[in-house]
Amino acid sequence: MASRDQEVTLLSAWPSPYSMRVKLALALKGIEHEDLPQDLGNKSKILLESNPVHKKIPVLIHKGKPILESAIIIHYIDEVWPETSPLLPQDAFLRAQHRFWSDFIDKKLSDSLIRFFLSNGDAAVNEEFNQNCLLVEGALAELGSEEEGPFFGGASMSFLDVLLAPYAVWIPGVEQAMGLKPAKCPRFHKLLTAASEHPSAKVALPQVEKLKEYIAGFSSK
Ligand SMILES: N[C@@H](CCC(=O)N[C@@H](CS)C(=O)NCC(=O)O)C(=O)O
Repeated sequence: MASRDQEVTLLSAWPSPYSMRVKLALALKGIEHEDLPQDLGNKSKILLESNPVHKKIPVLIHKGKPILESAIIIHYIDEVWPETSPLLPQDAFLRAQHRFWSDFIDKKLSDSLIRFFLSNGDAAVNEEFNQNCLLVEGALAELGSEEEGPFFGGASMSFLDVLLAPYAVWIPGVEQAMGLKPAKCPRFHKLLTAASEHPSAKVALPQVEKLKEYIAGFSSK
């Protein structure tokens, strides 16, 4: 178990892909923490006080100080607990590449999947999401070595793999509940399968069936 792991609290919500990322990073590093699931329809005092700007989860509270935004939280976790499962590459150019694709994943990939979900299955948004998946497929071919393993980090999960892992349940969940037609991206698919089979995914990712029911319930409202 990693040291300096006292006083770590996570404000989360189980269906949130951003919470899943942080849970996965904590599990990969073996960081003990208290998970405080949040009701986003009735936001708690601790959530409003720790994230007064966006009022969103996830929030990581370490030694009383809140750290916000999932990608920033994962950077923080990697900096404070660098010994176990390092996530960001050492090389400055590769670190810059990871930051570039992190930005793409949040601004383009996540955004198009969320818009598909909110539009109740718009075909044009489906196509936009697929184009974004194909760009991730290209990045994997460029940055990841297929001989070493399925991840951007080769055999072990790196920062980008942690950011992408929630898609292992969200893509099939949206596919089954809302008819998303995903593009054929064999490398990306392999990455997601390996992420879902990783021992740390057991605590970080929900079952696809449970998420599918949640998405179906949401879309029928
Ligand atoms: N960019 C943020 C996104 C976090 C986010 O969108 N959280 C959602 C749950 S998935 C939330 O808290 N929504 C509550 C609200 O919008 O009021 C991150 O990466 O942490």
